[in-house]
Amino acid sequence: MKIDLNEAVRCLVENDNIVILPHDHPDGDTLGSAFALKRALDKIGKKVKIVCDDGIPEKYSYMIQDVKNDDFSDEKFVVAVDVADISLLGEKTREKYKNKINLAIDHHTSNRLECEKLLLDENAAACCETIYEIIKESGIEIDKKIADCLYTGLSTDSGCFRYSNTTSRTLRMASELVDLGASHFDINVIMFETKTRTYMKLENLVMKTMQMYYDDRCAIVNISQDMYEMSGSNETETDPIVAKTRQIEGVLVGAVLREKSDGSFKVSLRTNKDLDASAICGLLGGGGHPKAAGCQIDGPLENAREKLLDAIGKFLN
Ligand SMILES: [Mn+2]
Repeated sequence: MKIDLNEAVRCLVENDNIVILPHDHPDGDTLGSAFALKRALDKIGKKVKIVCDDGIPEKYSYMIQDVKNDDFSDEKFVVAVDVADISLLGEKTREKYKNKINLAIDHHTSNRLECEKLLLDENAAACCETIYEIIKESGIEIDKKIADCLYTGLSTDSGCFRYSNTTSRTLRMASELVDLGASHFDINVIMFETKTRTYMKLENLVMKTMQMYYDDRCAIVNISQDMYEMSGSNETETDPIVAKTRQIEGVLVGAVLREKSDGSFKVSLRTNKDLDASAICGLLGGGGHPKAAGCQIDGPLENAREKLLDAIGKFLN
């Protein structure tokens, strides 16, 4: 059932022993949402824990400083943040919480998570926009740490306010968060300037695999398990690579095929102009946003690439 902001605030304030679920392979928005919400609920004396199969990448460590996951077994209320589909939760979390999600807060057009209540704002550039509104509406004070978490979600999901999902509201919220103490400069350096050495090695390997299709309107690269080994990198560092494919002049759709340890491929897709990334991935059982989406395809690589190109071709021709 779709609910509005006030109802979501009421649910959160009235419940206790709250579990927050970010998606697996966590990014700045899902973690910013989870930790901002946890920090806010902590302030009004709630017991709150965040549950995620995957570890939290080092670069987000400022968000978790001084936060302690509460320890309780009688879980009363489960909230998913930025999770569009049950498959985006890690396996352990998925098994434990499927059919038990009370509230989902999200901004994906393609949201199909089974939940009791859904607060969906498809116009929000980041789930953190909605979390910001929730905290504000609840009257809980937004301190510097909360502002840092929310700013992280806003900036990362909007590509540092460059993507077309950025609205005047996104910019207004970012400016309010800076007024509330968010370290926008430090966060931007960490998220958009700094690259690890392992990432640079991986990027070099991946860019050599680039192939162009459909009269150079489509660019595809792939990442193999071997490349992680050779570079010392891992899946958590792959996000900036997909953005690169879309930056090439004339490219309308860019994609990365990431090999999983089971030999299947996780696809991340980015589009330019009016091409609908979510619709393309929808043909392959995935989804996402109009300009950024993903799906999963069986291996081997040739199979995955062929299926992906087929789906893309339906939109390009
Ligand atoms: Mn998001």
